[in-house]
Amino acid sequence: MSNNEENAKHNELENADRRKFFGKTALVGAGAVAAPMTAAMFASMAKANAAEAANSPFVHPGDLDEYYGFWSGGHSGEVRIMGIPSMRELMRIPVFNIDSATGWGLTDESKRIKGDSAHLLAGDSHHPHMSMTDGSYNGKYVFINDKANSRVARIRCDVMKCDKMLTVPNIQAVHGLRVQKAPYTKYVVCNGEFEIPMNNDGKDGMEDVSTYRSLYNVINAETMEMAFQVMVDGNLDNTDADYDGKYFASTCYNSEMGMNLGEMITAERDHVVIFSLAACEAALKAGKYKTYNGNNVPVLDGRKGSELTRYIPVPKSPHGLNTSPNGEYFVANGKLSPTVSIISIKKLDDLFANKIQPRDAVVAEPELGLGPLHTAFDNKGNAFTTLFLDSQIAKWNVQDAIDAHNGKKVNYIRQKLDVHYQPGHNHTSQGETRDADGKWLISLCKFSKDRFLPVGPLRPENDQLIDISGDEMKLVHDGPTFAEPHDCMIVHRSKMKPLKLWPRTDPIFAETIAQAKRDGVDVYMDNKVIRDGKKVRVYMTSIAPNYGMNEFKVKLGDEVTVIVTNLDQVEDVTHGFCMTNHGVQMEIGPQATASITFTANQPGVQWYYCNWFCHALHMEMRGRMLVEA
Ligand code: K7E
Ligand code: CUA
Repeated sequence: MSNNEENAKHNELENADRRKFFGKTALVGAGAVAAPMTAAMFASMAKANAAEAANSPFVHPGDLDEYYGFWSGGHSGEVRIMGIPSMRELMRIPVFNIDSATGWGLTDESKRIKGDSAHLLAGDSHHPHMSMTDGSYNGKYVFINDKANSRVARIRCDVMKCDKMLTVPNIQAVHGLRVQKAPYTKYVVCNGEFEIPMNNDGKDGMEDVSTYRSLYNVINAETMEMAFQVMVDGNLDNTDADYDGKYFASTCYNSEMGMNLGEMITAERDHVVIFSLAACEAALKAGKYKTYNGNNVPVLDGRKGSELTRYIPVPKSPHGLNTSPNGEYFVANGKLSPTVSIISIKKLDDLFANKIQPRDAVVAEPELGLGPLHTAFDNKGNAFTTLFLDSQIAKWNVQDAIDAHNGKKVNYIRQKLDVHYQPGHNHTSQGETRDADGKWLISLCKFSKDRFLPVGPLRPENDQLIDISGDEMKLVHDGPTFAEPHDCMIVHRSKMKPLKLWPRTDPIFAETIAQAKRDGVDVYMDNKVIRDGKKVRVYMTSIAPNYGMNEFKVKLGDEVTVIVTNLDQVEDVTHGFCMTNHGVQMEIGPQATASITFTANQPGVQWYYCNWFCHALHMEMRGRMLVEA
C-alpha cells in the first residue's frame, strides 16, 4: 500500500469505530423522528454522500479531520492547531504572548522556558514548520519564529506546548524560518531580516551604514542553542532547504542596504543566497569565524566571494522561497516582479565548483501575475502561487514553465482562481515534504472585507480552503481568523502521536518537582506549606472536585509560590488555580504539576478557586488563603 492508501485505510477504520459508538446513541433518539424518510430524501442523501467521497470539506459531527494544520498567530504571538478539512480551530498554543487560560507567561514553568525574554509579553509569530526525517514530517516538534523580538521557539507535539525558546543574538527580527529536511532536522535555519551595525554598540552614530549586516542563523534543533551564524551581503527575507541536506536558500529584498523605502528598491535585481552546509560546517571546524557584540556565537563570513555561499541575481525584492517536493527546485517569488525564479538544485554543485555562472542555475522565470508571494506544490508537478495584488492563486505546471523558457510553445498556466482577498502564504497538504499529496490548498488571505458579518472597523482575515484534487482548483470554505496567520503547515494525522495524560517525569515541570524534593515534599502525596525566609511554597494536590488543601496562612509581603499537582488520571480533566484579585491563573493538566509565584500584598482572606471546568461541583472547588498583617 502507498502511504496515502495506508492513511485512507487508517482513517476509515478509525471513523468506522467511532461511528459504531455514535450509532448507538443515535438509535436512542430515533423514536423521536416525526416524519418517516421518503425515498427522495434517501436518494438525495446518497447523491450527497457520493459527491462528498471525492474530496469533501465536510466532517460530520463526531468524525475526525484527516489533517492537523499548524497556523501561526501572527502578532497575537501564538500558534493555533486547525483541523483540515473542516477548518475547525482545535487548540491555541500560546508561545510569545501571555495567556490567562493556561497561565503561559505567568507560571514559573513557562517563565523558565522563556528564559531571558520572560519579561517580554508580546511577539509576532510567522512561520511554523515541523521537524522532519528523510524529508517527511516526524511529528516531533514545530518551530516558530518571533519577528518582533528576534526569537525562535519550539513546540513539543506530544503535549502541544512550547518547551524551548531562544533569543537569537547579533540580529534584529527573525523572519523566514525552515528546518533541515534530510537526513533529519539537525538544524533549524532562520533569517535575520533587519540589517544592523556589527557591533551594535551605538558608538558609530547613524550616518555610516557601511558596517550594517544581516545574518543567516543556524540553530541546533535538539538543544535549541545557536550552532553558528553566516554574515551575508544584503538583508534576508524567506528561506527553505533542499531534500539532500546540502543547501539552504534565502531571498534578499534589500541588496542595496537602503535605510528607507526609496533606497531599498533602486536596484533592478536583488538575489537569492545559497548556503552550502558542508562548507559552513568545515569553516566552523577550522575556526574561520569571528564573534561580535560580546557573545561567543561563531559568525562565519558568507559575503560575496566567500566559499560558503553563492549569490544568484533575481528580479528585485523577491519574497517567498519554496522547495519543490521532488527536491529539484527552489522557487523564489517575485513580489514586485510578476515572475517567479526557478533555481535548479541539481546545478548548485556546479555553481559551487565555479563551473557555471550564478544565472545559469535559473532554469525558468515564468510570468504568473501581479505580486507573487509564496508557492506551494501538489504531487503532480503543479505549483500554486499567491498573487497578492491580483487577489488570485495561479496554478501552473513547473515542467511546462521550464519548457516554455527553452522556447517550446506551451501554456504553463493551468488556472487562476479568485481568492478573497490579498493572499500572503499558501500551503498544500504535506506540500513542503516528500509526501505532498495534492489534496488541499490553504490560501491565507490578509483581508476579508465583505466576506463575513461586519464586526467593527477591525475585520478578521480570511483563510480559504481549496480543493486541488481535480484538474481545477475549487474554493470550498471561508474561515475567518484573528491577527494574523502569516503561514501554516498541514500534516497528516497518522504522523502525530499526542499524549492524553502528562508523564510525571516531564521535563517541562522537572525543576518544580526537584524543588519539591529539596523541600522534602512528594507532590503526589503531600499537602504542605514550606517557609523559606520571606518565601513560602504551598504544595497541594487536586482531584475533582477538591484541592488537597482548603486553607493556608502566609504573612503580608511574603513571596508565595503555589504548586498544584493534578492527580486525576482521567483524560480531559484539567484543573485550574486562580487566586482572586492577584492576576494569578493557570492550567494543571491531568498528572501534571504547575506552579505560580506572586506577592501576598493584600491582608485578609483571599479565596482561590479552580477556573477550568472539571466536575459538577467545580464551583465548590475552592479554598482560602489568610494573609496575616
Ligand atoms: Cu507574511 Cu512569510 Cu512573514 Cu510572506 S511572510 S506574506
Ligand atoms: Cu477543578 Cu474545576
